[in-house]
Parts: sequence; structure tokens; C-alpha cells
Amino acid sequence: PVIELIGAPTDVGAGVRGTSMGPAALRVADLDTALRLLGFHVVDCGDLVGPLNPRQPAANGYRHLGEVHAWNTALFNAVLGSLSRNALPVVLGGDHSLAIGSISAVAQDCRRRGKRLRVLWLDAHTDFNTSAMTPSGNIHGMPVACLCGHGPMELISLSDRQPAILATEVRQVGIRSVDEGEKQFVKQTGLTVYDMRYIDEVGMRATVERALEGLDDDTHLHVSFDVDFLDPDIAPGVGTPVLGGVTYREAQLCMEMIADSGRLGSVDVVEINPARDVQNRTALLAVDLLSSLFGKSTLVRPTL
Ligand code: DIR
Ligand code: MN
Ligand code: MN
Ligand code: MN
Repeated sequence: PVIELIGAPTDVGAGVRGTSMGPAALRVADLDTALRLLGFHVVDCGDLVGPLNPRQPAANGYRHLGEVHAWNTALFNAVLGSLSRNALPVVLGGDHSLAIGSISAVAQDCRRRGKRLRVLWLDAHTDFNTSAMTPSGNIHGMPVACLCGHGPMELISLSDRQPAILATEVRQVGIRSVDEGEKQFVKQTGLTVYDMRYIDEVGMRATVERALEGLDDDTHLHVSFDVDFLDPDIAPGVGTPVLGGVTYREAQLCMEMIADSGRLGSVDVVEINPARDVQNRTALLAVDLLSSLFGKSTLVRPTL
């Protein structure tokens, strides 16, 4: 398929500023060329336009709700358009609140086509806060809750159905930072979370096998890749680094196994913060991993 790159240069959902430079960092790291080398036709749709960061404190448990809504409305429409052209959208973030718009669009497109949906959430964080439990008011800590119907009306009603997705459609990998209230809510909801301890105990191979279990020919796989999934030693350019993340080899294996599934239908690459980075190495690493996600392998591999 055609890969469409959709830039969403925003940091209104984050606590630390700078993810608004993420799309540029990925372009400087030559994401388009890397994907073309794999044989894809790549169209860079440029950047969406939205409100600047007003740097306001939280109000009623949310920071910048209006701005987050505006960015997500624009992204929802862009991703829906891309899918309707039978393209494979890659969202260049921006902060992770953008997953509300992108995944709402993916879910709506799946319903229209009668496809099943699987969301693979690669992150240090569960992003399952609500306004009642958030320690920060930052909406990038809330997208999974919003998508599952727990959030403000503006953010839970982007798609044609509420909730946009079911918690049973989500698998999270790499988790190592969950807030106190969030922890209870994850448990109560029955969200499937493969945390770092799980990866330590069974290894990345078994973890990804389980996270991808049950995919069929009619499943659309959406990968929401928060780069703070990676260990900060290799990916320092993020707003909220957390020690003890996924290693380079583990991340490569994860991406290669997703590619092997043959089900990849859409991607978010979010939370790259060039203001915290060293010589763009986090974006360069993300491009390296995205190549694997789109099928790059060291050797010619037997077809499954
Ligand atoms: C924290 C940080 N759990 C919060 N969250 C995220 O503010 O809700 N950092 N997603 O990347
Ligand atoms: Mn280029
Ligand atoms: Mn996240
Ligand atoms: Mn995160």
C-alpha cells in the first residue's frame, strides 16, 4: 500500500514542551527515504495546522482541553481520509494525546469495512488516567481511557460510536510507570498490560506472540509507538523518560514480529522531543525501528 505521513506538530497534551518538533526531527532523520528503500510508495502529506501551546494550568482536571480537541479533530479527519484512500497512515507526533484522534478514525474505518481491530500500545506508560485521577492534567496521560469512553465529551465522541474502542482490543507492552489511581482503574477495566517485569520474565518474543495472538486475515493492526517505550539510554529525546525500558534488540525483535504478522494497518510515532535529544539520535533510532516495523530484515526470511 501507499504510506502517507501525517505530521501533527503539537505539545499541548504534554507537560514538557518540545514534541511539536517531532515531525521535523523524523523528516530530518529521513523517514521517507528509509521507507522508500523498502519498496513503498511514500507520500508526505505535510503538517496539520492547529493551535499553539497556551501554557495554561489545568482546569477541571484537564490542561488545554480545547487545543487538544482541535488537534485531534484535524487528525481524525486526516487519518480517516488516508484510510479511505486505502493508504497506510503514519502519524508523526506530537504528543500522545494524538492517539485519540488517530485511533478513533481507525476504529470507525474498521467498522465501515467490517474489520476487527487490534491496538498495540508500545509505551512506558498506560496512558489510562481520567480527570479524576490524573496527577498532572496532561491529556497525553489519558488517551487510552478516552478511547475506551472514559473522558470528556469532546474527546470521546470523535468517531461514530462511543466508546471508540473496547479495552479488549488493546494490548500494552513496555509499561513501567503507572500512577496510583490509574493502577486501580487498569485492574478494574481488565486492560491487558505486558509490563517490563513480564518482558523480563518471559522475554520479548513470548510477549509479542501473546500480544498478537488471535489476529486473523480481517484484523487491522494499529501500532501506537510512544518512543519512551525505549530505554532512555538509547532514546533520551523524550519528555518523560523512565528508567528500565526496552533495549535496542528487544525493540527490533518486537518490530520485526509485528511486520511478520502482515496485519499492520496504521501507526502513531509520538513523544519524540528534540529539545531533550542529542544530535537527533532518538528520531534516527525511531526511523531505524520503523524500517523493521515495515519489513526490513537482515536476511531473506522464509515466508510464513
Ligand atoms: C503521567 C505521565 N502518567 C501523567 N504520562 C505520560 O501525567 O498522566 N507520559 N504519558 O508520557
Ligand atoms: Mn528525504
Ligand atoms: Mn504515551
Ligand atoms: Mn509514555
